[in-house]
Amino acid sequence: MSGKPATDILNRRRFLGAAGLAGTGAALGVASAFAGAGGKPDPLITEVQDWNRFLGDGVQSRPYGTPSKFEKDVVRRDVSWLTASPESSVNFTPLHRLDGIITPSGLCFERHHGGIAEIDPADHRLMINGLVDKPLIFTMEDIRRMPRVNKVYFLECAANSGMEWRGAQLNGCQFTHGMIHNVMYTGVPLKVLLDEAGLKPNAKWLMLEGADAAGMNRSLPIEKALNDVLIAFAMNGEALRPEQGYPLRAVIPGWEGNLWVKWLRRIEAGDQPWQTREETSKYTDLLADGRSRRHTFVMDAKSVVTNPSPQAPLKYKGRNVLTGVAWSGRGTVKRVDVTLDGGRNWQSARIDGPVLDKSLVRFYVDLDWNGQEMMIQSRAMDSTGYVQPTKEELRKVRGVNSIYHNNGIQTWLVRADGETENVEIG
Ligand SMILES: Nc1nc2c(c(=O)[nH]1)N[C@H]1C(S)=C(S)[C@@H](COP(=O)(O)O)O[C@H]1N2
Ligand SMILES: [Mo]
Repeated sequence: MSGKPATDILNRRRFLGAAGLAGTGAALGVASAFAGAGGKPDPLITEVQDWNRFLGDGVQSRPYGTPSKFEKDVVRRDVSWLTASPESSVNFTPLHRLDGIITPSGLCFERHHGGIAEIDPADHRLMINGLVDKPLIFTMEDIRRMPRVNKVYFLECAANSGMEWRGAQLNGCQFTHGMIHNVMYTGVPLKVLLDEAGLKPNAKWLMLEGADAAGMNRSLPIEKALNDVLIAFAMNGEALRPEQGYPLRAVIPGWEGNLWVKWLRRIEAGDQPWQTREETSKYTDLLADGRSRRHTFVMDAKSVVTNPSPQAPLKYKGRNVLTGVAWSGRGTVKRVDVTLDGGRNWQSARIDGPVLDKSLVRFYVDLDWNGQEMMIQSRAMDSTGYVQPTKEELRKVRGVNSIYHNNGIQTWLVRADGETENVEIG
């Protein structure tokens, strides 16, 4: 890195003089903007700043770019008491600091059962065996020579919002809703690979297996596999990140995250579901009467207001932007309604940006806040007509013994000072 000239800091400042600027300011009708607090000229307007005066770092000082140092609090976070070890754990996407619909690769939440496998793509193989005419082994180069597609999909862990079943618990949408990400995948349709191997007529289920220390395996019905499942090697235009399964992962659009096997090394075709490790222990929804729901693959419509939220309180009265995200594993999001008074009055939010199948959408309400307490909720409706339920409606059907598939409506209480809390109504 090149050194900066050791000029005396006092000599760097050059007072421009507010008067000199007043003419142009008045012409633009923004003269009042030149006065800071107490009517004094704002030095950020009237004085030349270092970054405006000295050369910056040159090209190649950052061969792989990272965010500005001023964004260093925009990071994934975990909840230390949630799991016993970081290798079998989860962290959360900072939803309250994002906008648009694409999750930056470095901020996608992580869920591993045996840590991050570090695999040289030259050493990676994908095997297809079981009820097929021709068992096959693919190298990464083989896969990269097959017809590929680009699709934007959300991935939501079935345990997202799982800590909220019994009542409001975690103070921030990063923690209540951050087990979700939405990226553009590049990959080969699984159907293309299965056609090459030739499925036997009695092949009804697939077992997907990962190459990580957890040796994760999952059962997938053949109809879904032939419909829209991808074997992806890229996300957001570049290779998958190690955390997301580099060099190869399964993409199971709209279905719960645990089926999206990372570091994918084997697909076995069979005539029935496997007794996979996870299905016999976790990822089962326990009902109030002790029975359980076994395969609840689809992620139902859900939404959350990301700003304001406990980690992102309101700072100003008057003009504010309320924003959030919505998604549905059954199709597209048709509408998002927002209430500011705990459900008495609802208005349709403005959805802006692409509205894609099984992808997050971004919504906004341009808000004029007079400093009154607000009870903010959002409610998503999808292309099947399904409406996101309240938490009470969900509990009536499912009880409170569950961890998984909590898509209930979230409530944020905004106090008069703008501080915001996770609460429940009634
Ligand atoms: N091989 C393997 N695949 C896996 C897992 C794992 O631990 N090992 N975790 C699963 C779970 S439970 C989820 S929610 C998603 C998380 O994907 P992400 O880490 O890209 O967010 O990966 C799934 N695929
Ligand atoms: Mo998960």
